[in-house]
Amino acid sequence: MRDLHTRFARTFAAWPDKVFIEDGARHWTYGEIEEQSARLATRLAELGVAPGERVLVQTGKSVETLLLYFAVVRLGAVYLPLNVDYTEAELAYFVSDATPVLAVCRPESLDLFARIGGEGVAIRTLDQLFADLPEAAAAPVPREPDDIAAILYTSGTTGKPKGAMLTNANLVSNGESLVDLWRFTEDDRLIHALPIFHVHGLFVAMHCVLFSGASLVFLPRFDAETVLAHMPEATVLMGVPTFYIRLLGEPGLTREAASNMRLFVSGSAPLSADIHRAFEQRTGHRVLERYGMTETGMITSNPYEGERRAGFVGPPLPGVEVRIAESGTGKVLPQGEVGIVEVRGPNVFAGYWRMPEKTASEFRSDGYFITGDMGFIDVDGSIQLVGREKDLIISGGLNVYPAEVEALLDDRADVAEAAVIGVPHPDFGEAVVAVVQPAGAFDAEAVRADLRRDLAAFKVPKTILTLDELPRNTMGKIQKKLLRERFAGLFSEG
Ligand code: MCA
Ligand code: AMP
Repeated sequence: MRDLHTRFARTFAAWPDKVFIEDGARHWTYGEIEEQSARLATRLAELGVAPGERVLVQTGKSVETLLLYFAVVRLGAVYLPLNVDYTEAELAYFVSDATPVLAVCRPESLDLFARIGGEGVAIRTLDQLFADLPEAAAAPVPREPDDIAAILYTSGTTGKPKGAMLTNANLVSNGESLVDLWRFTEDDRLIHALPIFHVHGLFVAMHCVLFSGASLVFLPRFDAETVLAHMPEATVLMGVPTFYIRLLGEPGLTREAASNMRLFVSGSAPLSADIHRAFEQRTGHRVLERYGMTETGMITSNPYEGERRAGFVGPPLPGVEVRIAESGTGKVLPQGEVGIVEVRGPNVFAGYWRMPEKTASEFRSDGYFITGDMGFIDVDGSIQLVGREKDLIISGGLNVYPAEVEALLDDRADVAEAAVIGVPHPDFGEAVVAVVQPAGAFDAEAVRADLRRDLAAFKVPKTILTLDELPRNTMGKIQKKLLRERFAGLFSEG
């Protein structure tokens, strides 16, 4: 097994003059990317970045951010990307938990990082890092398969966010599987409109391109019209279901517009069978749906050749084992029965950063990771996800754990108790909604504004509803299922 840098270097060496990335105004060849990232690595090493040390990154989507990723990997250090939307309260936790040697932020966040940085953390903007780059290229540091290459934080149903430690072997094996499975070659051109602080945009999309010598059109964010405009000279799009929903809203999305494209991939949230069919009708393309998690990278994928079944996420990737088990007992269930999806393989992460007990509780003794997703395996080996055991809302492909929002609401004097639920939404798939039993006077908009100070915007409830009494079972527990049923039409009616 090669380490991640060695895998990148193979492509750099094979196609030095080929364009890797273009962002509309500029383009960079693989050779330029290698040279710049190697010189940036020299700068990082001067700042104390060394094998195993964490580099925390909260910068926008730019080629410079990508160069930073490659430079960190080159030094055998640990890349830790964060959503640019996170607030001070959220960031303070990540910094204290990850104890990075370097934090890279946007200029407007320098003061904030100085407040939360703590001792021993160098704080720099990208401009500062790139100013007068040293001429010398840092020597790559070889890594073992089990060495950690990245930490990505994921929240949980209870407690603090957990840093999922992804190894060199996890990232290389998953990337190579996907290149094979999805038939990536150096002739491909991918439209990249995802954020680069999650597995989907950073590893799945980027590694498919990098491992195969393909190229990418690098867009700052998803905009349906812009994506459509790039289709005639592109071959692949990867996105969350909201991308496909919004593309369908574009009259220009036609067979002709999509005729140069060979592959549309969807994941991170369920793609409804209706959207799958509507997209096929308009473009002649069957979206290829796959399923993954931060902790595991990609787990299953519909086939490239063969039937891409609407509503199914396909069979496991080669080398990945999936089984369905009974919740709680862990008893393995026969084919066709619904239970919790468990997964084992070279893609499965090394554990949560500095949380050995939490790690142990999410694995079975024989090494299977418990995903918290519910599904069954069909006769053809394809998996259908039918729901989630974990109390999680996925809005536009972003995860929101109700417990985090509820804790902030429950702490307020004007709230007796709150329940946060996911409600079907035509654009985001699910939208975050809070149902509150007020304690006295209650101003929903003022409460939303308060929440916005502590929470990234995508986690803030789109609506806060009030009820005199929240429905409870005989044990006094709030019955979220009843609330979900009652408000299911909130965003679809009139
Ligand atoms: C932005 N907002 C959102 C979301 N995104 N609210 C709920 N859900 C969201 N996903 C907020 C904005 O801050 C803004 O708030 C308001 O909603 C309207 O934003 P809008 O302009 O519509 O948003 P946008 O900028 O167009 O973004 C929507 C998006 C984006 C394109 C769907 O969220 C996106 O790119 N999502 C992809 C996320 C992703 O990469 N997930 C992969 C995770 P305000 O009005 O208050 O300012 S990795 C993963 O899940 C696993 C491994 C896997 O299987 O892939
Ligand atoms: P994250 O923690 O951000 O990596 O999100 C992982 C979760 O996204 C999984 O546990 C699933 O619940 C969900 N997910 C990813 N891909 C799909 C998909 N194709 N269909 C349904 N849910 C998905």
